[in-house]
Amino acid sequence: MTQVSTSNELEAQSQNLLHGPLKHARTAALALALVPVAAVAASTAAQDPTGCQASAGICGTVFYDANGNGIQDAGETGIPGASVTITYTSPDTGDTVTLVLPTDSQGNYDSNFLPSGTTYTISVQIPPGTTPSPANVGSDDTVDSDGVPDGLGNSVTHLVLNAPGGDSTIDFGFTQSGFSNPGTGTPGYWKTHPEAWPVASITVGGVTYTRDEAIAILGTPVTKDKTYTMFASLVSAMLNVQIGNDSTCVSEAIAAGQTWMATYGPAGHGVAASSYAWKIGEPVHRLMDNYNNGMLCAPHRD
Ligand SMILES: [Ca+2]
Ligand SMILES: [Ca+2]
Repeated sequence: MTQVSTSNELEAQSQNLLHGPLKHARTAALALALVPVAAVAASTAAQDPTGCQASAGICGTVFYDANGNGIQDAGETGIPGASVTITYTSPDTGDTVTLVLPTDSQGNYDSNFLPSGTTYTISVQIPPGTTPSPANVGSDDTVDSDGVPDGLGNSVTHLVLNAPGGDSTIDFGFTQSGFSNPGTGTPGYWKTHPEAWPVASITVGGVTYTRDEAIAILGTPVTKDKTYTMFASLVSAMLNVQIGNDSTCVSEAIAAGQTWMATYGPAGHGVAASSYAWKIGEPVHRLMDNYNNGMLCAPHRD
């Protein structure tokens, strides 16, 4: 994974979050929460071995990869209600276009018509309790998984649609997470449960705090200073990872949060909600907040 090291990279990453899948993270996570993986695995829905029929757009299948081999084998069912996002730059207007496509009862999605000659980014929010399958295994692209985790809660791939006629090979497999996932806690939990802290000190934006110093900052009454907001979501996300929760959906956000705190912190430095700093910081905070609330790749501790 890449460490975010400059303000420009931080801004680009933040913009991706703002305009990309995160925009829909909360509703999508709720939809997925209604489809437990165990239920998906036990589903008797018929598999469609040929996948979708692209109607001059992009289509594919999101599937539960029971044996984790990166291929949709016979008997491995689709995941309905997964949130597929396709983004591209319109060749006509130059605008960024974002399509959000929930998968159907068979786990299939279909964009319908899309212009050729442009690059598409296709991403799927990682369903809770799962991890993306290995990508591009074997030689049959109609059944292999294509996405790789981006550290921001998604499995992502890119495609250049060269010719009219579409592409039906972009699939996303997910397998059961190997993490123990003891459950995530919010800042409210971590500030009231010092005994649960797995570390004696924590470093935020290059500043090291003892547990009690960090808890004191978490307990600072809500102010207009957004450095406290970022501090709280970042510290909580780091602690949630430390105790054994899946970090694949939040690792890049944590790195971005650390860079933001090093740039605009420390806590108490004074960053207004209306500032440029918070414009690029808020999406990073929101992703970690969703993670801490158990809406991404690890469940909440309750
Ligand atoms: Ca498989
Ligand atoms: Ca494929």
